[in-house]
Amino acid sequence: MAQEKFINSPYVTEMRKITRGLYQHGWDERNGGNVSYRLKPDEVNQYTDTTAILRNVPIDFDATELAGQYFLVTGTGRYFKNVYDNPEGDVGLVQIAKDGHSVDIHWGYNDGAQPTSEFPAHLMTHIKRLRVDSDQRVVMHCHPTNLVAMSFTVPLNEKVFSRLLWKMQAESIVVFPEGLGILPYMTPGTTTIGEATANKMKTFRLVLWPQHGVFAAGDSMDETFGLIETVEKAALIYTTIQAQGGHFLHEITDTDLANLATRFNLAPNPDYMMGQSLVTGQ
Ligand code: 2HA
Ligand code: ZN
Repeated sequence: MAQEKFINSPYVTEMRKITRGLYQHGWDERNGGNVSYRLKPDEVNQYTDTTAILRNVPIDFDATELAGQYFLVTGTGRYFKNVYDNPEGDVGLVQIAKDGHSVDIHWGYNDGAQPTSEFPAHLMTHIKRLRVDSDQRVVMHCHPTNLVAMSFTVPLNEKVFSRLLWKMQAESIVVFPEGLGILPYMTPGTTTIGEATANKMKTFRLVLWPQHGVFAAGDSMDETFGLIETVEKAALIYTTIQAQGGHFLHEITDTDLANLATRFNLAPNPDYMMGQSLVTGQ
């Protein structure tokens, strides 16, 4: 098939729209946030000549398990505000090199950019999620305001936090039945936080970085963005309840959660299905 320009591919279009959406929600101020999108060889080859390598850049951890895989990745230090108009500068198409310690840049980063500072966390997450879900394609990091705010006021306990989010709207347990994974506060941009995030990604698709943001993984851009939208909506409802005095007269009960699980054929984390009531505190 005749090659078209990669910039006109649906994958770049999706990346432009998603980064714009993240910016417009106020979840990616300045250079906050990063997205990686695994592309299949036939998708890439349709639009660009992958024998051409623009540059090779080292990565400081072992990504051998992903050798040969292609990722469309936002650049380090780049502003999501600008990606829509400048995808060829702010986004790059990279392929993990055979030795797993560098990436070949095939397209983009045309003013010298490099993959996101959180690339270790992204690639380690892709590795872990691919082991449980061969359709895994997208990792997204951003700073959703209300969820980050909750990480200052709610105990950083996965059961407590997940149940609270589930009880803020019927949709929560349907969209993230496994709940929310939580790390301790850690320094971003390190392989240490990457390893910790990826470990949580064995069981969760949403991992909270307290006092910072969230990591989400999924099979598509829409699904992954939808996960973040849903958890952040639950956090917004919680914030609004606090603004109304924070006293619960009504709630989604544990029985209601069980009925949602039955109705939508969910396999929620069984440990989170019973616990304290928001109304009685019992
Ligand atoms: O890419 O959000 O965590 C900037 C960040 C780092
Ligand atoms: Zn961040």
